[in-house]
Amino acid sequence: RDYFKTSIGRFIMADPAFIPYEAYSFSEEEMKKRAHALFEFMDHRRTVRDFSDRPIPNEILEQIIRIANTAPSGANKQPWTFCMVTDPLIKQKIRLAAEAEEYENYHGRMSEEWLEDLAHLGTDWKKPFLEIAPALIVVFRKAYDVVDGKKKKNYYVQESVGLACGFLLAAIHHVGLVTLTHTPSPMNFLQEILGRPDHEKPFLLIPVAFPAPNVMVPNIHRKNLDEVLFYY
Ligand code: IYR
Repeated sequence: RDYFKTSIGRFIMADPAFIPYEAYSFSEEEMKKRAHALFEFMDHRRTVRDFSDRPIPNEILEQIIRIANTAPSGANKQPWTFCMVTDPLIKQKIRLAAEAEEYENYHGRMSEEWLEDLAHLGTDWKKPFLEIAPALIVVFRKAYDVVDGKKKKNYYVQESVGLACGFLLAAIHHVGLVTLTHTPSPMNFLQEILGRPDHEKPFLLIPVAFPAPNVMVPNIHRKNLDEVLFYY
């Protein structure tokens, strides 16, 4: 069962369906220390909107994508594509197209309630960070794959790509870079500018950068545990 015969009659070992997995194992003391340390680390993460143009070594950019690519996904289909944009001309095109859409959003397409909800963040239609950040990661979701010209379905695509983006944000934070989860809307222009195939739809635009010197962030707070955690 673990071997199969090739077309030239040779027997080779098949990939086994299941392999042993050894989870990390820590003492309870160590588990507590790790839980507290990771909380402190993750709680320090902030969305940052002012970037330095300092270049980022390619090895780091590639490695954070490797980390995102470890996310779980429906039926392990890994229904994502990451486009790493560092070309200044393409960044400029993306900025201009995003600003054109955002101008409309901030001048009529977003409701009064929405604009009020955003007021404390200080955002507007101008997106200079799309050119200043040395890299823009454009994440695409794939509703289906195309294998030998045939459509192959993917499952829980939003959840899967959302998880991959969560991993990506954690990885960016882990290496001391900053980002914001930018959602220009509508964002089909990204598919056009980057020439992605029809079955790839833009999901999030994630600029990656070092923070600008003396960067400021909104004075906002996370919900308390008793607002988000319920025991049964
Ligand atoms: N996409 C717009 C508006 C925007 C929407 C939400 I919800 C935010 O949390 C922040 C901004 C923009 O990027 O400015």
